[in-house]
Amino acid sequence: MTTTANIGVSGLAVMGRNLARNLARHGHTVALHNRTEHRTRELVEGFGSEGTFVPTYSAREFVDALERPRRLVIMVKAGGPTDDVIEEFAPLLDPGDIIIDAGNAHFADTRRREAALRERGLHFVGTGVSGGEEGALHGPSIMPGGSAESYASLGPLLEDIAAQVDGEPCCTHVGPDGAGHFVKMVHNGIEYSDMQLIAESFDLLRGALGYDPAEIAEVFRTWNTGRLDSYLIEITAEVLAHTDPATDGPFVDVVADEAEQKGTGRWTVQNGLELGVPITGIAEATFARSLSGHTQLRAAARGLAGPTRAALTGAEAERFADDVEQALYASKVVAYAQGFNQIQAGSAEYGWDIDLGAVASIWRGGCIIRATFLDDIRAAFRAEPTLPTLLTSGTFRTAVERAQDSWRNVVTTAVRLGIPTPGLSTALAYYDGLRAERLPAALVQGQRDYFGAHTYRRTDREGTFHTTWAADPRAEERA
Ligand code: NBP
Repeated sequence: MTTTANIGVSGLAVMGRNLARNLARHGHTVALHNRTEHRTRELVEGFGSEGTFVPTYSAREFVDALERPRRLVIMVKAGGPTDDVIEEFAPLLDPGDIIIDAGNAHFADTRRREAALRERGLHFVGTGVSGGEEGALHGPSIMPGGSAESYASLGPLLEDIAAQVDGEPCCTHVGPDGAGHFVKMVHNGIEYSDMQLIAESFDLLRGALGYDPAEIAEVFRTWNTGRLDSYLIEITAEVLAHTDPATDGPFVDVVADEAEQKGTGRWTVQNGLELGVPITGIAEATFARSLSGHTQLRAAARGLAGPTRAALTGAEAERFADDVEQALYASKVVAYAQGFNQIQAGSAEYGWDIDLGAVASIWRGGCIIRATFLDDIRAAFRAEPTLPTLLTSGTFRTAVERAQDSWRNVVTTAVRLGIPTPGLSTALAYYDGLRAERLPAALVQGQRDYFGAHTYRRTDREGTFHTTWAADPRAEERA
């Protein structure tokens, strides 16, 4: 076989097939491979006219079809299958060749695989890809990790097929080894948070104002013309406006209210706990999905008393939708601030030196959380790359401070009416926690010292101390 293909894709289910088509549509010759042959044949039969494909039916044929250094994208089910495919190809490759895992791997697996393949002289690039199947075909947001050397060879192809915003590709070299998959993981965590906040806003407009889904769709459409302009708000309006053909009623009313998850939210929360980063918005969003799925628990508790739902007064009702917009915006800022803090912490912990402005930049298009808002985040990190939190940067500080009265009103109204708003509430609690002069953590330290002699530090003196609570509470020892 002649070695003609610029790049190869192995794993031709929906994502791999669309990435391969995207590459071919951009003029790259793409070698194709899949464990079972039918997907390869179907791609060539269905879409062969879109570009130049080189179908192959064995691992040997596949690697032989690629120009050197080889670039092989694997797009198979994450976990064991990814290891299987790597083991199938690695022995057939030459030093300097690049294996790209564009599936949804856990970044720790990517670090392990990268280290093992580096030992064998191969580059391994764990790459986050967001945008679902449509994104893969028309331009996803691409988050590659791996070595800078591999990016020099691979980057131009990925940048070619990525979404473009203002003439810039939504793809950049995020950082070494697992940095790309880490950033994709946090992206998904933020996505959970964003979706939960939007869902709570819908629930409030319905529960407090009595709007029907079609009316709420209109509210979201209006919001989508302002600072909340984003893919998620746009599709929310579409979903809310959708009528179920079987019942002629609102679609959202016939869907079971049990949200599912594939696990990336859980990974994000687990990592937040490991790094000690309070990503409370992502955690609440993940637990909210979990609560929704506990149908037996919910059935058992359904009769528990709630507040008497007094309708909002006319004046309250008049401003409530605007208040919800403010609360949603401010809570979104918190969600992103927490997510970017997690990236900062991961970057420091794993030695990645991630450019946060560049991350905001590549999330502006192609991915699920794409939003106008990310332009402001990019500007904030460009102006101050080590910004401690988005909440203190100019644009966001002003907006959140202006939003706070509305935000508090929305959360208190939700509490008063018994409408659960874990996302909006935790975001406000985080804001208040961060800005507090003193936190009750001082008391927690006192309690810890009392029962476990865990010691404490003082505000007026250097050192670590322990009070001898049982023997003599007036005696304090230096620990
Ligand atoms: P799937 O995750 O459903 O995986 C199907 C592919 O994996 C098929 O090509 C299948 O081959 C192959 N495969 C399996 Br399963 N076990 C294998 C093994 N042991 N050896 C070799 N190949 C094996 O496909 P997808 O939905 O296209 O997603 C691909 C990757 O992209 C996943 O990691 C996913 O998490 C990620 N991702 C998906 C989305 C999305 O919106 N779907 C978005 C972003 C990222 P076969 O044809 O022979 O069964």
